[in-house]
Amino acid sequence: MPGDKADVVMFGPKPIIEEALTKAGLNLHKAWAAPDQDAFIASIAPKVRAIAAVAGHGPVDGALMARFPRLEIVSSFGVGYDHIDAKWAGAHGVIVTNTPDVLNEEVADTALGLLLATVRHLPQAERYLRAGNWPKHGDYQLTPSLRDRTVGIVGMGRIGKAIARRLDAMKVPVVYHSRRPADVPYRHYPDLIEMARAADVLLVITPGGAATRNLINAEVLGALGPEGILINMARGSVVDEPALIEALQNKKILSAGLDVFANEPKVPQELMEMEHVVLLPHVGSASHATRRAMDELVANNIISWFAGKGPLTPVPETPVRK
Ligand code: 8YV
Repeated sequence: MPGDKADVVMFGPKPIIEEALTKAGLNLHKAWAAPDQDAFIASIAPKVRAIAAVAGHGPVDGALMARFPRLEIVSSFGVGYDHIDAKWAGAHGVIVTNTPDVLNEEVADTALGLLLATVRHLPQAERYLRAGNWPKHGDYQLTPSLRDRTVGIVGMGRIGKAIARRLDAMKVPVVYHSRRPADVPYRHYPDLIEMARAADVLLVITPGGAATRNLINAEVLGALGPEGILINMARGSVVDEPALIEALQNKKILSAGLDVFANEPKVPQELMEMEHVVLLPHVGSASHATRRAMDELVANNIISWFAGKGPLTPVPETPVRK
């Protein structure tokens, strides 16, 4: 209802979002700050009309959303919203929004950084220098090259396209796999195994969730082959992690660069012990500027909704009620 001072709940701290919502005159409830979170939620549930959600503060599933009978909108931080049951929301007339576009270039930059770091051993070479090995043992070993590689992008959405543009500029051939062909000049492979055979790098940037769980499995890794490199910028759930560890241990693929893991922030010990893989703590979008833009979009979706102007960036599963 426009003009109404609506009640919004958050389950974890996010100062920029908190400030923007409060400044807009909304009633913000900080569930994480309550000594008994469950009792607190029960006490505010009848009036809550919005959730500002961040992955890592727990999943927003049907059971949680059902606790708020007047819930109208869940505004989620991040372009990926696999921690939200958007289907449940859609079926119950609750809008879900995410934060697309504002992070495309940042995540694409990080993807290229991770790709180069992995192919050219940049972290290992730096460790070599810092350990004082250069004067003692001479030059760092020669490395594989991006020059002789075709990159197969898994998922040609907004970020996939930003990554492909960068590879184009670097004169690296691109092919891609997605359910439907996209409006791009690269070769589309409807069959992932076939693309894995043709490509030298698989760069994964497809949404997480049930539809893509373990999409990159032992068979795909086998098809990628012993010179192949896997880069995962998507979600840990998209890769069968035990199969990846097995493939790396048995040299079925050459290496991997991973920004995401199945059970974050836990990283399997087997991966930690591998000198030749590059591991990042989910930093794809994690710059001050991009995270601020994402925070602001989370708040602005809620502000716009309660100003009667509709959500700014609703996800396709949920109804748009303007
Ligand atoms: C965030 C992301 O780091 O947007 C996404 O989907 O994975 C990242 O930008 C993530 O949402 C952190 O919670």
